[in-house]
Amino acid sequence: MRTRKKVCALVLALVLALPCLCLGEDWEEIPTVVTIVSAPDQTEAQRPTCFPDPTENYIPLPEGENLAENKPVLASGTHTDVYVISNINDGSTSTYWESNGYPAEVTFELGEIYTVSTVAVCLNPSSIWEPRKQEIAVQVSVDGESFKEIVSAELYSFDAATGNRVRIDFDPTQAAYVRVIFTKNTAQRTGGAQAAEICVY
Ligand SMILES: [Ca+2]
Repeated sequence: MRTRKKVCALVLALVLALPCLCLGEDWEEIPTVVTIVSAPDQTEAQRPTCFPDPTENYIPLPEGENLAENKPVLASGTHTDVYVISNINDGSTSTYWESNGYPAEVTFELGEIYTVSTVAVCLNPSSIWEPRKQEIAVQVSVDGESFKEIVSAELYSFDAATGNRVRIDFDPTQAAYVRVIFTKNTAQRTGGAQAAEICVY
């Protein structure tokens, strides 16, 4: 037992002495060289060209101003949880509106009379939003009181592969108000309509 203690003490002494031996006169300190490289200006995420563009199969939206973005918007009923109606035209597909039941009418006040010909309904393009169909109709008005139906209710397919968006085109018509009416959503885990953005062109 006493011999084992002596061996342990010897090993401990050698371990403690090792740094001192290494830092003897023969130890040569290597100078640290720091090279500062300036990064290029980058204001948004950039994709290396060797990777495919994930948006290349997205349903294209029309050129020009989205007339619904940040305009006054009114929903016919209540929303689910925290998914308030103001999420529907805040310019971001990361936020969304979800109605509490059907029918769910969303009316945009464009501010003046425009000639419109497209309504796009977008969900978040992430594939965690599984494919679903929503039944949608479109009405327009020039005075906010008398509305006419320009697209009758129809089921539209949403698929992340094409951007989780649908584009509803119709003959050019005058409108100061655009109303989008949802009557069905085949998605699981919801009892209402869903839209991350509704755009009007
Ligand atoms: Ca949004």
